[in-house]
Amino acid sequence: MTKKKKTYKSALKEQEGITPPETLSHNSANSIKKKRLKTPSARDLVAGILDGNMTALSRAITLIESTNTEHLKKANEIIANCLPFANKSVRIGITGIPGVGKSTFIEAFGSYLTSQEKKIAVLAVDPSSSLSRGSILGDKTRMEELVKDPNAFIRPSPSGASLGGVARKTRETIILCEAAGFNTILIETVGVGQSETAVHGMVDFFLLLKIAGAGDELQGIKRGIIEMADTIVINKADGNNIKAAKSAKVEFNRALHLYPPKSSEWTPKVSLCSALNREGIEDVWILIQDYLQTTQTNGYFEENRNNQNRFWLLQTIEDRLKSKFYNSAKVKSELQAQIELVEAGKTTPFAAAEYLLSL
Ligand SMILES: Nc1nc2c(ncn2[C@@H]2O[C@H](COP(=O)(O)OP(=O)(O)OP(=O)(O)O)[C@@H](O)[C@H]2O)c(=O)[nH]1
Ligand SMILES: [Mg+2]
Repeated sequence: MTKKKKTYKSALKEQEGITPPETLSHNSANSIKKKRLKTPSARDLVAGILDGNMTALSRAITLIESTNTEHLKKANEIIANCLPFANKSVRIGITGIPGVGKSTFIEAFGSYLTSQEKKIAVLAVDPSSSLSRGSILGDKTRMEELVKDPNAFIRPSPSGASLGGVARKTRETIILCEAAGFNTILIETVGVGQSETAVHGMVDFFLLLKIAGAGDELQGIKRGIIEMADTIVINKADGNNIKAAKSAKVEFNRALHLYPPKSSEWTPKVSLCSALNREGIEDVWILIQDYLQTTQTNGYFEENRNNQNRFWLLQTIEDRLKSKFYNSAKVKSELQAQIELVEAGKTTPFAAAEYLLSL
């Protein structure tokens, strides 16, 4: 037993219990700094994400985007723990050629959604963005309101050499955003190349933005994209453009009838909007709700998500096998020689492939 310490009468002793203000204490300022610098564990990040903490969400997405094996391991742990809390959302893909008004539309549509008590996450799939760090970041000025909106989370496209890599990262990011409480996910992609197909494969609803007056070739629109669209929204239906937009609507409606019925049993609709003037925005949301009603009732919504998951599972296996093969030291040292043998007609492509696969 310690003796009674009643000698604490001295003024000096009494002060020991008083914490000096942080600004004055070098030590406590340092310890705060250390705490901030400490990398949070996967468990900390999951807890933060489920709590709706934006910093935790951003840090976890950075891990997904990393190429470091340790980071990816941690990212996988986070994703696995967030997965049970994801899924309660609607995922909307938005595509259209450069300049059609995607960013302006997302600003208007996103602001409308947050005014309707939705929490939205805006992501992008833009494989060409490794240099520019994504179109969304580039024109954040077009999303001025959304950037400041506490109910909106905006993340530019992950950079990556391949579309497959970018698509995988975005898919995983969707899961984290949903676990963080974002119930409406908007995924933007430029309608050139194959990125719109990848986005179509990760969303519930696919929106094609168009402008009147430009032919399909001019708009870089392939038949496939129209076929994927659940709605075509003709943007810039304002000023002198209204008349042209209205006749484009008639034209597209007619064209859409030439396509076979979709397995969703949903008939794609054409609507007009002016993202700039924020007209026709609510109509798009009403249409999407209509779609959700139809597809949730007939079971397509669920079936589509299951199909997408199956596809991504197989895709991931394929990607992993490929990278394991090409990264193997033996293959690396023999591949070029086998190519040369094939070119010289000394072996067949099949024999060379068999040999390399057996290494
Ligand atoms: N008149 C009119 N102009 C619009 C409308 N929506 C967008 N614009 C203008 O069109 C231009 C391109 O708009 P963005 O929103 O940057 O287009 P984007 O599709 O995001 O373009 P990229 O990011 O380059 O693919 C801008 O100058 C916008 O102000 C609209 O509804 N009406
Ligand atoms: Mg844009």
